[in-house]
Amino acid sequence: MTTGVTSPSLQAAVAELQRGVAGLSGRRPALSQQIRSGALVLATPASLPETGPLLQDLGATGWLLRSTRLQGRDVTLIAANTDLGLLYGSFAWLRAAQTGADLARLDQRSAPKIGLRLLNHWDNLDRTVERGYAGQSLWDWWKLPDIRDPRYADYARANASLGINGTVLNNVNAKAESMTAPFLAKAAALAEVFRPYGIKVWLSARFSAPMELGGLKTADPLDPAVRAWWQAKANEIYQAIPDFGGFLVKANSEGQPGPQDYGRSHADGANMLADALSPHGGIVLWRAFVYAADASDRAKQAYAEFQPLDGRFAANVIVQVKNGAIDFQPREPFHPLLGAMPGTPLALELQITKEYLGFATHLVYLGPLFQEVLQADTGHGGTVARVVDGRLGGQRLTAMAGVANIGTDRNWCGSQFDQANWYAFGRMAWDPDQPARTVAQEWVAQTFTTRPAARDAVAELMMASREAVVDYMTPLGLHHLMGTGHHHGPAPWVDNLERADWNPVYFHRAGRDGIGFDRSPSGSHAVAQYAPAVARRFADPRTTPPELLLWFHHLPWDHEMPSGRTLWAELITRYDRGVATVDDMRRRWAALQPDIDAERHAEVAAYLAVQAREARWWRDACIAYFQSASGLPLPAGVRPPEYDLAHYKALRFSFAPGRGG
Ligand code: GCW
Repeated sequence: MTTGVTSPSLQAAVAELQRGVAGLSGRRPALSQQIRSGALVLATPASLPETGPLLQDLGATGWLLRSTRLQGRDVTLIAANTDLGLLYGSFAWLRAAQTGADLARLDQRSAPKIGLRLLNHWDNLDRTVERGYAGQSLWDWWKLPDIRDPRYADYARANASLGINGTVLNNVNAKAESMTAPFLAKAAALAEVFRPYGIKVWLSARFSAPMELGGLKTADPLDPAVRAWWQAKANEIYQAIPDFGGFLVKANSEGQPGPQDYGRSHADGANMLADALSPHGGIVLWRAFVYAADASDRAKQAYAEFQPLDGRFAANVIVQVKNGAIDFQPREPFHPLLGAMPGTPLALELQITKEYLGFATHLVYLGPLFQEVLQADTGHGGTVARVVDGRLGGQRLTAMAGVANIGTDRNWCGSQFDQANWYAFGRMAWDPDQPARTVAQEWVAQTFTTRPAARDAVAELMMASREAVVDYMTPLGLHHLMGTGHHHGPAPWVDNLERADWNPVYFHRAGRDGIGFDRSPSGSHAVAQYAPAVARRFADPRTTPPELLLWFHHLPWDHEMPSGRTLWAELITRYDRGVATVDDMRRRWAALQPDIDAERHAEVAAYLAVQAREARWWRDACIAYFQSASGLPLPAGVRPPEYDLAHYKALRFSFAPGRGG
């Protein structure tokens, strides 16, 4: 192996190659030979000037892998403009090796399409994780900064292998304490571990921190003392963490403090923090997840508050928008803000942890969900991917965020297959146009098997899993039917929560007359928030895709579906299809036994058994409830729910995970 001067990132690259090759060589002895004969060359234009012209379009961190001849020898060139690019290139080479590429004929190049590829941890300082299903928070705040768990470095390695380059350490429901000197020292220790891997540390900022920590009477963003407090705090943070990424802020949402408490706008709040960070090159990620208690249609709120502020944010502010307008449901139409704020950088926020998709116990591969939103045509001249990569609005600042599913579980994510969702997020943040299927195949080849038939069988099982969960939980555009608070299991009957828009009945509106939320011009008219062509399509039930029908329309039970069935019959068919798909996933997994190691095969099989049972529970409870609403008999041949509605309503789930502190 040839290397030049050693920076920490270059050392990390070499260490990864050595470790990776040692691990792989049992399976592919030729690899270690290739390394030992010095045939792998890591080069930047500084160490090997002839690489310069090859790298012109790859930016700072893109990479190139090429089988070529150098100084009379056959070599594999890993080249990039920087050492961090070489680290990414080294991981790309390992990926090629692990997925069975012909290493003597490599010719690959890639550069990230999105600048900031961030994990958002909803981790609390007491190590509980809001919506976390993988054990405790990885961050052992109590023992930091002195004790650095080796998993911090492994976390950084895993992230760097995907190109993830930033991590927000603490929950968006933030505690001011995370910005006190002792906690900044702890965050600085993590930043030091992550730095060689190109990962910057960010923090969620509590808007009222100047009051809680600084003893001020107000957190009004236009108050000079408040502004001075944040400036001093930013200076202190950059003293401790010179390459600090910036702040993520949840303001005026679900009880969090914010600028509206003082009659100021989101732009006033974000710009104040942006001014404090800008001398240091820091960035504000300001979340658009807001909804007021009195909203007639919760789906409309974010657009109503943010779209009029387009162009009013400081240059170092990014508005971070969830993929859909409600909340990380198994299926939502893309958020109407995406594409509607051309004068503002918009980050896409995806949820990797499966708050509304069966927690860690259900096998749901999220690649198809991510792809569906990224490839949605906004009607504003391009897809969501083109909004997020900045090409549509000509933005320089671009970002994609994933709410992490990582914890202290030995498998990191709560289940074997949930690792695939971390993987898919990282790969699709690097290149939002990567097909979910390719990403799944890649992951399977590196995780379970490279035998093509088995690899593809596992990938196809994964690909089917997302539609399955939609079918057995919330088919045809239904949403937010989950249990109160913990969001586990079906509870479409709940109608007594303090806020109307926390109740499932608010979202499905099922009654004798029909089912669905009317967001067409005859209802809340939320469709008007989309670009005209998209709005027209969603306004009419005949042109709304069946998958989103009840998101946009309230329709009679006998409404005729494209299948020729009535809406009532179609709803049941979808619930049945979801259950059948999970049964099929179990059969397919069972058939893969010869290809998968016994321990993981058995573990996944046990999880799938839970999923099959819970899919039936979802189907039965929802059909029992919707039948009580419709008053209709079950169509001929339909299996009746196992229990009556009262049984499902009486179920309770004490200590369900993920509630946080
Ligand atoms: O999805 C909802 C969750 C909350 C979360 C909130 C948010 C961090 O139920 O637990 O709070 O969204 O995204 O801010």
